[in-house]
Amino acid sequence: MKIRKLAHVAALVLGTMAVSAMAQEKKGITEPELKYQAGSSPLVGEPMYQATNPKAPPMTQAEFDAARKIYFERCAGCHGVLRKGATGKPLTPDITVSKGTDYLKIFIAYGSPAGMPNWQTSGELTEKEVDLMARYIQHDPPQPPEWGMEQMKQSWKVIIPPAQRPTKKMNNYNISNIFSTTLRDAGEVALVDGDTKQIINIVKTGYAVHISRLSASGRYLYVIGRDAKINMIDLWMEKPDNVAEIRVGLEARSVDTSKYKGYEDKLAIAGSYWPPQYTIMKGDTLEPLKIMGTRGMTVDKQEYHPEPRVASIVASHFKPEFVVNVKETGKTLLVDYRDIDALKVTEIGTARFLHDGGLDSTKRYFMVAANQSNKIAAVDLKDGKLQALIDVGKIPHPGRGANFVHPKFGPVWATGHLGDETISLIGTDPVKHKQYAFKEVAKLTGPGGGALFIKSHPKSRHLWSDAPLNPDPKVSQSVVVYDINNLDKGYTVLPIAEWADLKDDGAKRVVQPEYNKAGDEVWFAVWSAKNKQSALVVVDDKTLKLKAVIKDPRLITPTGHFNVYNTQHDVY
Ligand code: DHE
Repeated sequence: MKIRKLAHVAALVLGTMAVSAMAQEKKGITEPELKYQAGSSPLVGEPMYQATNPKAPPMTQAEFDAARKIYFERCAGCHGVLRKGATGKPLTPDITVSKGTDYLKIFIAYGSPAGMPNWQTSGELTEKEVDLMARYIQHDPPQPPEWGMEQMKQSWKVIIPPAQRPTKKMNNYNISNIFSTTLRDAGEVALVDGDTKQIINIVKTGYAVHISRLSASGRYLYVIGRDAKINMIDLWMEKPDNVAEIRVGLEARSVDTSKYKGYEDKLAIAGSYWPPQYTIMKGDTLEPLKIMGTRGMTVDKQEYHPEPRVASIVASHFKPEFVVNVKETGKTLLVDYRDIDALKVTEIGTARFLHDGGLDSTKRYFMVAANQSNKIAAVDLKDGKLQALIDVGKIPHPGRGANFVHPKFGPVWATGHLGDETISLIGTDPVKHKQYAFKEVAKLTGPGGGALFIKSHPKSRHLWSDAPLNPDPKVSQSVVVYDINNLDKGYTVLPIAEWADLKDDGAKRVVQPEYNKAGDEVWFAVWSAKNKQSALVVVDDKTLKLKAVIKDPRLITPTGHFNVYNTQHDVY
């Protein structure tokens, strides 16, 4: 069908039932959020079982393969691996076959007011590819393979066994001030000496590394790739490097380690997007001990969901527990790790679409964003219960959030938003500031949506917020900083990308404020494409002046960076 004819049908169809039905079903997706969600899935290269649906229009094997590739590169982030719906609508044959190919082509080509991008008219997909996708989604979703103990054990390597590792620190680095910087498209992390600003080592890791976390002692650094590969780095080595690795699934985002007294460095945990599960491992070797599936019922409608992905994980300081957040079902699990063979899991219903979060300043409350629900769930890790569900702005995205003492409201935890320009402050002190506790007590105004990370430090009176996904390069290439004592004064803009003085015209998105150990410097990544120059920029927290720019051809696509001390002790 030609585009003009499509447009005519589009007007007819969208004008009648579709708009209202879809608008009811889904809230709009902002451009920044779309950019954020629509990343390529590592599952694209996995062999999958593909059934054909006789009621769906025919496709050749080559067409299936091409469509599947497009689906996992462009669509799976929003619609889910099994197309059961995540941020985007479900696209299973029981829904799609009755709509028919022409109707589906219109949606894919033109998008929808509810947030589906206009794949054809934007030039992202050709007319032929749109036709392919319209037919593909009427067939049964292909099922990627499971990943159990056998596969994990096959992927598990102890590169240097514990007995052969150093018995004391063998280098002169101030390891508590090392930064682990994600080099996203290189599949590496850069270990940067926070004192000298020199690169200590570039360590090979999984595909598109996501986060770094520290063992309780601060000796071991754990890094997880989107391909669910964990690398464990020993910071005591003369030149810190990998000592163990494992793949805990086919796609993942989160890793952490046991931090409760008596369990320091004993266990590690990782959550997977696919298969939907979490895995508990030995802390010093990554030997997999226990795999727990997360498939189950959603918190609200109590319907079965076949792929509830594991989002953020944090280790409790109050109990021997891991806090595991299951995205699509909206459940926060408190996993008591004292006896792995008789695992006790407390399941707390929070809200759907759990994503990222962090602890309050006392570490008693875990504050987690239910991003598409526009809520923050506060979970009490001492009493093991939901403390409150707090309505905030559109698509909260805190990273781990920021804690500071507000002149009026006392201790607060803050989150920025992907979908609007606000920063929400939530009171976290139920003892001395009871009237403000677990309520949104104030909204600051930032420069625009597309914010991902926010940060402060107990020794600082500043609050920093980035906006790397804002469509305006002026905003995405700078950060804003608030004076905590004068929040009403608004923010100061710092042109971080300009300060980096890069030689070419990359995207230069400024990502993730991260303090050094002393709390007097703030580090940023200036993130450009793989073939463009990127940098790290260090700002003096007191004067707000440029302190250092770290440029090196090995710093390819730096995104997140994690200071050892602050990550180890959950200081943010
Ligand atoms: Fe992240 C944290 C998932 C895209 C940089 N990201 C997280 C966490 C989850 C998550 C579940 C919390 C982990 C935890 O605390 O245990 N991120 C996802 C996605 O599903 C998503 C939307 C799409 C994707 O394909 O991965 C996504 N994330 C991105 C990016 O595009 C970012 C900006 C750049 C990059 O490196 O890929 C990015 N995510 C980060 C960072 C953190 C993070 C830096 C850690 C924040 C912190 O302060 O701990």
